Amino acid sequence: MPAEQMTSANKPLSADGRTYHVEVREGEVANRIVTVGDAKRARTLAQHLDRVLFERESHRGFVTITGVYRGLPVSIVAIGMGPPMVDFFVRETRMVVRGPMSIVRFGSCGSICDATTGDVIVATGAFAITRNFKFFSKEADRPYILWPAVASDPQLTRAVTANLARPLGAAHVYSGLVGNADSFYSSQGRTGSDFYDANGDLIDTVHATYSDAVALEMECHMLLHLAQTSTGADGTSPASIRAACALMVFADRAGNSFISPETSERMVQAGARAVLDALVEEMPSQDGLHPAAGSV
Ligand code: R1P
Ligand code: URA
Repeated sequence: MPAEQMTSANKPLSADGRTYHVEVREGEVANRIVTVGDAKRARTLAQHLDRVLFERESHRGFVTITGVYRGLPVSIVAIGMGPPMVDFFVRETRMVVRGPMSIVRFGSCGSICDATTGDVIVATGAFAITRNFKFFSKEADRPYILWPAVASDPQLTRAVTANLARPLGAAHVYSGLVGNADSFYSSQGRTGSDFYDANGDLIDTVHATYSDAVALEMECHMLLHLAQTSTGADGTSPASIRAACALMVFADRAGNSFISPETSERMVQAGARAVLDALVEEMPSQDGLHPAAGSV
């Protein structure tokens, strides 16, 4: 999409109304969204839709698939990795969807609790962990900053938990606070000698700060933060976005194991209907509040 076709520097849209990075326009994204990191996971989830109505891969790698699930419009959006990609995704879909939105992240994580590969962790909330650049310039004492936690939407979270417990068994569904790190490596406490990361005690610090911390990954906090700060139709409150996060355990940090491709594929298949069911059960109607969802 060449820059000369964009309409505004503040909110760039193409001549045909598509957002600059995600490349979606009104009517192409539903009010109910499952977001994942991996485009392959998005396509596996899409196999569970009754019908696919729209699919687009943007020049920045966002994949949006919109279809019908149990009679209601649902979108599945693959965003890649990290907080900036969440920011592009949430802000640009918000630009083109009218009315309230419900977003469930179906991601992966490293477990820092008893949950192991094959289990799922549902976030009660999430906090950010960022590298403290001042420390590495000798201007601060702490190498990492742990930010305050933001809560997940309680109803959507309950629905996600209950629906996941059916295929997986309740004993395989854990819950707690999730740390959203700005690196897979340094700020998740993965140690090594290629860089000076000062992170040998980071996971202990996470547990000391948040006794209910259960997982580390890279998107939940930004999603919950943007939901928390989303504004209603009048530009104020209440928030227009509700969000929840379910994370498949890919890395068991205590047991030092990583999931096999076969187990991860099985987990995506097992969880797909659960997250889609939670979304449609928690936003069941097209009662005029969601005109964009009705038009896809
Ligand atoms: C790292 O491998 C990626 O996997 C996790 C992390 O949050 C990070 O994005 O999420 P997804 O499986 O949703 O991509
Ligand atoms: N995703 C992460 O961000 N960390 C892990 O350890 C596994 C998946």
